[in-house]
Amino acid sequence: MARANLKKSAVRWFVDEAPEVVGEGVGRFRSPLAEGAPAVSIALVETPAPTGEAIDPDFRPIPRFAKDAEGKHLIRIDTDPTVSIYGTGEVAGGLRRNGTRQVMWNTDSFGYDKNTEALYQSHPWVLAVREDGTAFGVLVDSTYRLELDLTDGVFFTCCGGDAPLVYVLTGEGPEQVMRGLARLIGPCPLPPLWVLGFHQCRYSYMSQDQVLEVAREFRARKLPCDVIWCDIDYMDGYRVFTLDSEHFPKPLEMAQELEQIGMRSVYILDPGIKIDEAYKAHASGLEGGHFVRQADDELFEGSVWPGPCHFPDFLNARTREWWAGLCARFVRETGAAGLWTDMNEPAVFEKPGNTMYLDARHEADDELGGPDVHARYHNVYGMHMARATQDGLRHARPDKRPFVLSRANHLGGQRHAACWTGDSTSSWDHLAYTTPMALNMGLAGQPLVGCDIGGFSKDATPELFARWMGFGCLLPFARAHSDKETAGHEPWVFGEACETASRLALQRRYRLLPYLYTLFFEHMRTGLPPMRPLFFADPTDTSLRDAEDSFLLGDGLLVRGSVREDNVRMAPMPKGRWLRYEPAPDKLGATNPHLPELMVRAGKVIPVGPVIQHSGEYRIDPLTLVVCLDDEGHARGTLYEDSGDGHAHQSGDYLYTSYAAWRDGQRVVVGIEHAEGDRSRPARAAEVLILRPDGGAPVRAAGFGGDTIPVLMPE
Ligand code: NBV
Repeated sequence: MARANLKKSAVRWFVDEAPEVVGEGVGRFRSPLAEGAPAVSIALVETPAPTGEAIDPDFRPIPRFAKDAEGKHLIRIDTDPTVSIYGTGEVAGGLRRNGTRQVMWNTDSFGYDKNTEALYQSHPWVLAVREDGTAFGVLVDSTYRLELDLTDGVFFTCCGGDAPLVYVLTGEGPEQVMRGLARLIGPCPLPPLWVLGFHQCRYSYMSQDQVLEVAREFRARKLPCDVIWCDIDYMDGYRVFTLDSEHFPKPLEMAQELEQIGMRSVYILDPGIKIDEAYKAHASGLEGGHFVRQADDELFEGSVWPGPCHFPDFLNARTREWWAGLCARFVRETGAAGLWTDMNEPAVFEKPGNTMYLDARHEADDELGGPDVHARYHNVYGMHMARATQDGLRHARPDKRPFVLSRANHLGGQRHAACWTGDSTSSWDHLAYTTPMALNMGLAGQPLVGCDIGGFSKDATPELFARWMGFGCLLPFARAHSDKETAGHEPWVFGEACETASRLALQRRYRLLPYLYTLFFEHMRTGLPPMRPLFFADPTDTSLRDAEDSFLLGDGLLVRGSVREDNVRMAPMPKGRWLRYEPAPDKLGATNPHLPELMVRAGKVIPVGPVIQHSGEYRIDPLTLVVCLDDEGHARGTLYEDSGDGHAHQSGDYLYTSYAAWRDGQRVVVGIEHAEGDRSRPARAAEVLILRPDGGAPVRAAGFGGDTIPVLMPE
């Protein structure tokens, strides 16, 4: 990236004299040098209408606009050095982004590290937290290549197009700013419960028999798991929507056998369609005019895994519909539970920049901006592939929630797909990148994020894999994956000790499903990501701003581990009381050195379920309410429940319960404070665990689902 250190004096800076207020604490600014229009991330939600109010004279910060000598639009927000900056989307390296430079240009970045400037996704957004804990966010609504320089304030260089609209969101703290972001770009829809289970992947399980073998091994070893993934080798010569008939002869039978043991499969799709006359998807794409053309009107041709390919124009609604039809048929033919869109930056071998020509043409829909060149739509190509794929799943199974995992995406893409952090390496450095990357994705509006547990390329060691399972099973999306010719990342590959640690990590995840699912439901209302940086516990405590090997799940649970080889735990603790909780199966209080500790915040009730082997066994019976009382002897928590899939929750078929605990003399009483939704309360056993500040075994009491449960506290 060209050093963008333009002296502030080298260009003339302008401010928007009449910014529009488009919501509480949200200002929309236009460059006085050009006309901007909403780009796709916001345009596809609801472009906020101006309220008609004049902006508050104290509104800060105010962006400034300029144009450099090459005609590139520049946007600058001055900040003082004490401001901490986050949320720039997918970047490797530290959590706090101050002092870094980054390029927003979706790029296939196999083997990336902290110096790689552009990864697979682009999120032109920063969340900035001032020393006093107040916060603001800046959203640059552009789909073009952007350079972001955080070495001195916030400085965007727009490498194409008119000056974009800039939204500045202000808030008392980071939470308010995140709520504002979700209003602009929409939240992530509630995933089906199985998506929050554990996923096992490999590049590739080479046959239907191998997929089933792996699935059965999970069950035999009592390792909880929901999904086995099929990577590109299931295809016939890497032709998407086909199957290798020798090794995957009966996909529906495979799906049924998986279903019998409570497993599902997700299949990968790539955008490149092999140029092959005898291949139906290619023929229909050609006939329908669905492939991207070059500036000279010839079809754009580029090589990927299958050899020379044509590429669908996902910016076009008719093409998305065609693709969705292919996906729907494929889902019916295979019984796939979800789809995985890879290589959709798009990655194209042996072309400049490893992608499509920048002047290739997209017949983009008018609402997306109309026909224009690839340079404009590159960063949203992957997002629209994910969108079309999601449509395909909806067509095939309208009564289920669609699930897509996408490698490339853009701000706003959380509406269509989950994401993972791409082709990492099995190394301690990459384990260390994982948490900050996932956190910054969440702070950029993408909460359903995970990593390749164990690292993608190269061989992990038992110690590294166990530690990665410990963290990875507490990320919003938990999937182990590994490259060809590496040691597999099934939990049993690295010997008994590692398998034991992995089992505990998996049991923990499944016990925490009620809490995780509740956090995803609450995300739809609040915009807050389930996984949050430690400083969300106390935005005024600047010692928490860099914490990278600890994070919060919701506001009640703190995950505290080490990503260092020496296993030393470095992260500071937020002020206040946090008590250790180990939701291991029968061994409350048991520890495993590979797993991070879990701590519950004073004043919180965390709902957990029993250990189950897959989401099909999900009953939350007994329901365990883990209570950490505050100094006043109170605690609160919530539990969201519905059928786990489908759409009935949107018309009231859910139950959202607020629990409260309060001290009453020698007893602590735990009961329901409030409930919302039409779903009836399941008849089930309940159990209360009151955590003790002296570190002693929690005080337990049993009861029944809807009852008030009194707990007699020891003297
Ligand atoms: O489809 C194969 C892989 C996949 O396993 C990985 O997760 C993707 O990020 N894919 C990239 C293409 C080949 C990478 C070497």
